[in-house]
Amino acid sequence: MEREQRKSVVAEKKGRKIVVTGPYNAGKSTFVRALCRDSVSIDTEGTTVVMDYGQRRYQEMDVALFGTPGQSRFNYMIDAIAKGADGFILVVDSSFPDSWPYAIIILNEIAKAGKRPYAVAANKQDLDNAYPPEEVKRILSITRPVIGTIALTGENCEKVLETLMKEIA
Ligand SMILES: Nc1nc2c(ncn2[C@@H]2O[C@H](COP(=O)(O)OP(=O)(O)OP(=O)(O)O)[C@@H](O)[C@H]2O)c(=O)[nH]1
Ligand SMILES: [Mg+2]
Repeated sequence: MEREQRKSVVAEKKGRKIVVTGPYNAGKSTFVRALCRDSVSIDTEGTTVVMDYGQRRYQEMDVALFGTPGQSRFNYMIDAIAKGADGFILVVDSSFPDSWPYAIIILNEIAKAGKRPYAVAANKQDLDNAYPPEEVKRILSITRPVIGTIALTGENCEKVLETLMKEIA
């Protein structure tokens, strides 16, 4: 009995792992920085070569955010980073539809690895040529929430996290 109680306390304190992924240059690293005051990124000349890492509290929980590299030559990192994730944030550049087919490939990869919740950030909404989030959702046939964000200023990034955390619980 005592042991059971101890186990449940541990379970309550368990943190959550969220993976921020998406095509090259979508704004993943900026997104992790926007959500976590405490973050590091391993990059060269502005592109992520290993991963981003940030940690923070969300309500009573510790949350760790891992950003994947976007360039395909670092794809071998993605499976390792995604292992054990409780949920995903897919970041897409709303102003650059050429990158969207790759976003779908990433979603399919996530789905293959098991059913886990995700939310989509239709990023760079500040740019004149950005597609609105509803259009991104429709064109990519996404059934989950798609939220317009500006990672540069942090706009709506918290909302994306909140939406995902509600599903993870
Ligand atoms: N205008 C605008 N630019 C953004 C926004 N978010 C990110 N950027 C810019 O987009 C570029 C790429 O941002 P990163 O956060 O490095 O993107 P990434 O997805 O981590 O890139 P990789 O790691 O190379 O795949 C940078 O110049 C950012 O300043 C945004 O919301 N609006
Ligand atoms: Mg990056």
